[in-house]
Amino acid sequence: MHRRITDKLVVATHNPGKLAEMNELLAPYGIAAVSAGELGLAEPEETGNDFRSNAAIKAIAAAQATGLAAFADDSGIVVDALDGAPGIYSARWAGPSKDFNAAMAQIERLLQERGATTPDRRTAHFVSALCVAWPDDHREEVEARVDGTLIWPPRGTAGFGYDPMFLPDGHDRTFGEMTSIEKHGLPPLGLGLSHRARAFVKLAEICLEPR
Ligand code: ITT
Repeated sequence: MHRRITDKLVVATHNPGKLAEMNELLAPYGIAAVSAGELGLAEPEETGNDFRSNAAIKAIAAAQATGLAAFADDSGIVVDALDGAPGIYSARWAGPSKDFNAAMAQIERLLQERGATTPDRRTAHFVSALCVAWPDDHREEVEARVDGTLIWPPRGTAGFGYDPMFLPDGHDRTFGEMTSIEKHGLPPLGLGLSHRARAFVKLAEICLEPR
């Protein structure tokens, strides 16, 4: 049976861009949220082979450390012409200094090497796996994606990570050129645009009630 989120929730991420989005998504539900960073929680090693397992690793670690329900996102960009890279290694491609300009340039270099110069060869999708874990090991898990094309040079300074390079299908602005509200694309704008908002809609259906 699905379980509702009723108490205080730990948002188990150390990524400030993600944290802002996860807090915005939670806001209409009136759940008190505290971040892993605020609580000084350690970052667990992400040893899973897929997004879903890594989201669970992060949520379980935070739930065990705090005794509270914990909400984690594992996400990344999957580039078709690069056989799915960087995928679950999307954060690592930015290196210890978290340089996403360098990570985007690396993707572009590899696309050029493979002759992926036309939009049909430059398709990619973002994936978000969300997990809420409780201290008694109950878990709720959902996943969603958004398809698009990689453009070069990157455009826009909003968002985080690979946003400036990603043009979602059906749009003429990159995620880096959208406000976070547009990137979520939730009502009244739509039924969810970003991978994270689409996954969150599924999570809200099973775990949350609007206040
Ligand atoms: P936490 O594990 O602490 O949550 P992280 O940044 O290490 O933070 P991930 O392991 O899930 O998180 O890595 C996902 C990476 O994929 C992230 O660092 C971004 O670079 C990229 N990414 C995920 N969602 C994105 C989005 O909405 N826009 C741009 N880039 C995104």
